[in-house]
Amino acid sequence: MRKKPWDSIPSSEITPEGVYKNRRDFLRTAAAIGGGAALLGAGALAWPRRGSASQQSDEPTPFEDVTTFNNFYEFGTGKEDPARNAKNFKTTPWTIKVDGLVGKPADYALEDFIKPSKLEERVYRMRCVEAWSMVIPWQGFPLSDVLKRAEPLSSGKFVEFTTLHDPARMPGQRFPALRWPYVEALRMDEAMHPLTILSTGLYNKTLLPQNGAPLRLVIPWKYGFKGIKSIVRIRVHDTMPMTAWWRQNPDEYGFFANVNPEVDHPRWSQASERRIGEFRRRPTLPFNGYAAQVASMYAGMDPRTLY
Ligand SMILES: Nc1nc2c(c(=O)[nH]1)N[C@H]1C(S)=C(S)[C@@H](COP(=O)(O)O)O[C@H]1N2
Ligand SMILES: [Mo]
Repeated sequence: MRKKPWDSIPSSEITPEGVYKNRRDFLRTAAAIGGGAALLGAGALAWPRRGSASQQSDEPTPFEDVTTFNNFYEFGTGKEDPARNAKNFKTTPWTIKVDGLVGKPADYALEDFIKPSKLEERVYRMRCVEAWSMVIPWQGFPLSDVLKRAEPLSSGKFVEFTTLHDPARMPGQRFPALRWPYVEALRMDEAMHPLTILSTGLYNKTLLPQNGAPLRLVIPWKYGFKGIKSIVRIRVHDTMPMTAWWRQNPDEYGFFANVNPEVDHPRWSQASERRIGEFRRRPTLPFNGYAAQVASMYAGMDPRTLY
């Protein structure tokens, strides 16, 4: 596993999963013995660094939370539905089509698409538009590797991603919660940015279906819905493609979806967030804390339009 300097957190700060588990067991025991008050007390003891906002750290969110609380509407609209309903989702065989305005379109078997030696670990803060956040140690590789291999034409300005459409395997697709298949897209410079990765695993384990197995997008400075799961197609376009949530509700969601604490969602504030596992809300940062790396891509654009 190669480590890159843009990892947001040095690996020395990653708490092994076992340590989390022990902390959580400790909390559960404390809660069982003493009820809610004891839970708060134990939390303060077990997580001394979480005492005040200025001391809040970016420790990875426990594996159990990362894999049991998320959105994946193909498996239901509740936050606990994906873990339950995706359990038996079969991801082999899996093919990925790379096409559109590229010199070398191709259909890849998953095994040919990913070179294990290219996998890196990236610990990223993730921010859902619903104002919860997590820190996740992803395994993946830069999306730019895939695009360079496909040789985009100079007319290619946008990259569109499509999720598998198979209502027999994805029961949520039997209901019109969204228009299926789920689609997402990035501008070419966003797609080529070194922070943008395709992920195949987290916490050093192959992705579980609920997190987007076998292949999903991870873009840490954008709201979570840009991180499309279970990708079967990557297509280069000359015009801006529609995206699932933008099409679903254009009054609430746009194309860019850059995290911006100053632009509220029409129905709630984006100024702060609840880090899963914490009690105190923390302030949300512009570009989710990655402004130094990505803000220059939007120079000259009104940041208020980039929600
Ligand atoms: N295909 C697909 N991808 C999706 C979604 C979805 O419903 N379908 N939900 C998105 C949303 S809103 C979020 S917050 C993330 C949550 O999943 P994660 O915690 O595994 O990143 O997945 C994103 N990717
Ligand atoms: Mo989300």
